[in-house]
Amino acid sequence: MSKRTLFVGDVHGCHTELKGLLEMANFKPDSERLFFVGDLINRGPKPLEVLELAHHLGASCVLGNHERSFLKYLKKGSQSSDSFSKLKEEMGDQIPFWEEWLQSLPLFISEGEETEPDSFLVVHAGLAPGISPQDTDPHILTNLRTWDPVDQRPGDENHPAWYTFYQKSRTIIFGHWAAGGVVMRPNAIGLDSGCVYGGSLTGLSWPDRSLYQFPAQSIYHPPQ
Ligand SMILES: [Mn+2]
Repeated sequence: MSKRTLFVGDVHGCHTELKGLLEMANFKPDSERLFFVGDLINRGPKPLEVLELAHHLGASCVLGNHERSFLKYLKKGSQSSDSFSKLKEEMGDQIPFWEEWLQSLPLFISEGEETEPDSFLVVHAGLAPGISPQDTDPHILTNLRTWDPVDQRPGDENHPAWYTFYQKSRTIIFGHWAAGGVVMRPNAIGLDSGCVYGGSLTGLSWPDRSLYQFPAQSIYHPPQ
């Protein structure tokens, strides 16, 4: 049997809650694996501490839309949100290190053969139906919420969630959709429970599929 793996939803700088969740889930860094679904940074109080902890624990992480925006910001200096400029300042002379680390994050991670019961694919937001992740636009992988089956493109708030069109047996583990809350389907598990908006931080133990939720200690950012 493979090692237990803990998947963690969108942290957004909620360092206290991340530590609380790891303790609650009895995570053992020496013998277990840790995966993040992206959006480690932005909006919350301690993004650098979250990056440091993820790196220290040797965690795997897929790229979220907020990491992509931060990398763009570092490169072009454009779109300066307060939390990006604050994070850059905190990084100080470690900016090149973190830039390289963030750039090394993949858009998705898949493990196991499609037919294996415990095979999974981790992606920040979602997949377009019938298209492999390799062939999917990075913007879709990191931003998708709903799908328009008529025009075959990302939908608006009136369209169904993308995962209702997903037919394969490989389980997709994703984040990005705090308003949608935790999703628990046989082949799609959503872990964003809006910690930074005063919800909770969710962890998924794999392959037993048990959930852990650590409550936000504050409302760090107004709900979107
Ligand atoms: Mn996101």
